[in-house]
Amino acid sequence: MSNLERTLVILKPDTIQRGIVGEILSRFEKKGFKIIGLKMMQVNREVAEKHYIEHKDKPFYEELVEFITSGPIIVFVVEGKNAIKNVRKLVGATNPEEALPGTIRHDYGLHIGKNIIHASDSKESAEREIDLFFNIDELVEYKRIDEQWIY
Ligand code: D4T
Repeated sequence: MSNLERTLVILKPDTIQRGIVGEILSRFEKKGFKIIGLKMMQVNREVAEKHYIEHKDKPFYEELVEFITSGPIIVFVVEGKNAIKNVRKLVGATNPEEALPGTIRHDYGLHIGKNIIHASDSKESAEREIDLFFNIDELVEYKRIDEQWIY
């Protein structure tokens, strides 16, 4: 299959606190994406700052770092056809108020500062972010039995 990509997704602390982790993971599974690595963790400030480096000078930076370090998160790696772009579509616009119905941010969120989920926005960020959150031996290669019905 061509255009097979990997991307990093984070379910932010609000998702865990609101008990909607299962529902959101389910959307990825149903769409046909393959989850090839997944774990719960609590990130420290150092990791959060690395993750949000591009926003260092933004007015919302401090809030962003505080939020992502405020409780456990779920990080996972998704593999699939054009996964970077297609996962961003599933996730929806940054601001849940602007995200389209059917997207995760629209369907579960109301406020930009608590927008449920993160997904890498380019090949470069996907590689950097997967590397930041996962060791190579934490990613698993396997075949899903429905692959021939998805592709
Ligand atoms: P992430 O990085 O979380 O997937 O979000 P996006 O890629 O969709 O959007 P982003 O990088 O522009 O923003 C990162 C993060 O900052 C929060 N945010 C953003 C905020 O609290 N206030 C703001 O004005 C903006 C633009 C939400 C997501």
